[in-house]
Amino acid sequence: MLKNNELISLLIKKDLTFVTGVPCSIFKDFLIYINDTGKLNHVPATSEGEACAIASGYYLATKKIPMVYMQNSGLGNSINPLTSLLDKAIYGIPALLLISWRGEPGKKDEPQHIKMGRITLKLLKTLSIPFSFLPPDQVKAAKEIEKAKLYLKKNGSPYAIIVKKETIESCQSKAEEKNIYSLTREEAIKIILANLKGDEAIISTTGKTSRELFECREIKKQNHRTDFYVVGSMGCSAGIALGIALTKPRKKIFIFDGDGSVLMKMGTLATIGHFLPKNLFHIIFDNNTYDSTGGQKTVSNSADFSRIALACGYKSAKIATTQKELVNFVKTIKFQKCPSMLIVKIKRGSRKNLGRPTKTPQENKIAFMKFLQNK
Ligand SMILES: Cc1ncc(C[n+]2csc(CCOP(=O)(O)OP(=O)(O)O)c2C)c(N)n1
Repeated sequence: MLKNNELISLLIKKDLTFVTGVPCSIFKDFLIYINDTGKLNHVPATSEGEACAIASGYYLATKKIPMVYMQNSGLGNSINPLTSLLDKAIYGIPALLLISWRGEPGKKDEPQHIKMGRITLKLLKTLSIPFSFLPPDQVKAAKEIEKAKLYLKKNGSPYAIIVKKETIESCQSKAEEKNIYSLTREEAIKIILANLKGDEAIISTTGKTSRELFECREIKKQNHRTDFYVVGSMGCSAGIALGIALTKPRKKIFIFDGDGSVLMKMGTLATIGHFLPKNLFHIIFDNNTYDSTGGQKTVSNSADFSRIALACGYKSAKIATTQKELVNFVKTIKFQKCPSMLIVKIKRGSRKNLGRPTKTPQENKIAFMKFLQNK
């Protein structure tokens, strides 16, 4: 496997020193290394499309080639800037895309990765973005990076290096991470569930939030039909919830969101604030990280979600930092003016033995749609 220090040295040697993107667990160790050592200039982005834009700005200002890392699911978020900003047919911006390959055909992966895994290479071909694979061997990796750099310089448009699982060696963070808050996401979910009537619809975001909600139901032997577990489509749970809330005004609709997911599609807050559904409760579990992909920092510590929500039109927005504050909020939930936001400040991390939903997305959809038909 390729060692992190070797990979970073190869990149620096080729004057590739600026990197931006949204994480994938495949880049977990690479990101730990660059954040710990500060060897690359790193700007974490809120969406992959935004990362392409940041990279373009860097190129315009420095004439130097930027790198954009993303999960292949984020290629979807990048297609617009890739075709209308970076492509040679328009401005022509050379950027090295480091794309992790989830759902690689022939390898077992989660349902949300299957389709994109199958079409990733075809999509790159359609986009006229040449690609190669990052070899786990240092000498071969050096050759691929050299080849990529030559292409980027000669053609002035993007080139992709595909990174498969287990190409980069694992590494432990040396940085001391202080957890300011005491509640875990799973504890917060349990407290909320214990104080709901049980007939509310819950739309939960991708990653560990949906996995934990699913397991909380299993542990309590509760039915899953009230929950819609969004296992991909990062940032979309609030939009899904809005679509339901507007058409089912008599049902209480809850969003269990993550700070990274909200940041990825923050425009949805404005749409919710414009349409003002009176039955929508937006709960954000804010751990200031992309916990599900390895705990990389988000920028939520400098974004005041409660003020943003209120400025967008939400009728109430509160912050809970302790168990007591959370319990108080859920106990008084029927008095909250909606759309209402609650930001629950939680600590990073989750249980080691956390499972995954055992129901398929189709089974989940069918049961949930039936539930929505009931009054
Ligand atoms: C478009 C897209 N980019 C990246 C990912 C990889 N990914 C899955 S979960 C996740 C982190 C979500 O962070 P947050 O919403 O803060 O929730 P947390 O994991 O902290 O609970 C990421 C980056 C993805 N699924 N989709």
